[in-house]
Amino acid sequence: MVMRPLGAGLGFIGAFRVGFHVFAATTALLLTLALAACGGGGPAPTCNPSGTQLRITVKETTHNFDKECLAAPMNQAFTIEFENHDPSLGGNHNIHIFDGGTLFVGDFARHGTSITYEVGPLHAGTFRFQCDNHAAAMNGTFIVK
Ligand SMILES: [Cu+2]
Repeated sequence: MVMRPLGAGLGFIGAFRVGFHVFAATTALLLTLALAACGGGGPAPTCNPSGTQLRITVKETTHNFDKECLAAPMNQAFTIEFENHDPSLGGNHNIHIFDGGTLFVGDFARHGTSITYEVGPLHAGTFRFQCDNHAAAMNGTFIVK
């Protein structure tokens, strides 16, 4: 009896097909993760807390946040690393979290600077965040749970 390693009978074409399916599945998974991460288009992504070090950025050419949703764990202090890459003179932005009343309001980060906000523990809920200078364009959902 001759022992052969698994898959040795596939031949070149078979091995190629297996490889392609793995590649396709990996690509589909990465695409799904990318869509979930950026939140652009498609159905609204679920936005769950992933630790107490949050991060949000204003890109170089926009008055827009790179995220439409932030999430933090309830009853735990957390930080928000805020990078403001906006080079324009009017590009001073901040983060204000509120539920009708203010839960947290951050200092403005001047254009081209970054700031780390330290936010105290928040109660569970679905809130709103915005930049107070550009509230109509720069806003999103802030989930605490
Ligand atoms: Cu702004």
